[in-house]
Amino acid sequence: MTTNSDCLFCGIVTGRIPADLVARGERAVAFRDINPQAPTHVLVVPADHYENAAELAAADPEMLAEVFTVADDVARAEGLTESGYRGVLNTGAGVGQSVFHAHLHVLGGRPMGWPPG
Ligand code: DGP
Repeated sequence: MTTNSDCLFCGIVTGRIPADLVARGERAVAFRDINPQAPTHVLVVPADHYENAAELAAADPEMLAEVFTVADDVARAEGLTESGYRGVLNTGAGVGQSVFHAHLHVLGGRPMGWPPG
């Protein structure tokens, strides 16, 4: 496993930092966002440290696929099959990325507008 000792989400993946875990795949981990923006707001992260989804896709597409599989499993477990859910990948500080370990936001349980703010 590739971890970065300075990374918050690596700390959650390894259990060093506590989080409200909702699913653990072989190579992806899901936990509730500390500052939820919807009734369901879960972050799905790859077990290995990559700064963003594009880096992960280039290095390990299977791990990226597992992130999406776990996200869909979480959405079903949260009862979002009918209503749907939104997946968000912020890439870059300019659009709001604040943690530089790739993560997919899974949001659902309320109406959502488009375009996003
Ligand atoms: P982003 O802005 O796309 O980089 O999303 C980072 C998310 O991480 C943000 O929605 C808040 C969440 N977050 C930050 N610190 C923690 C933490 O310590 N625990 C958990 N569970 N979530 C955190």
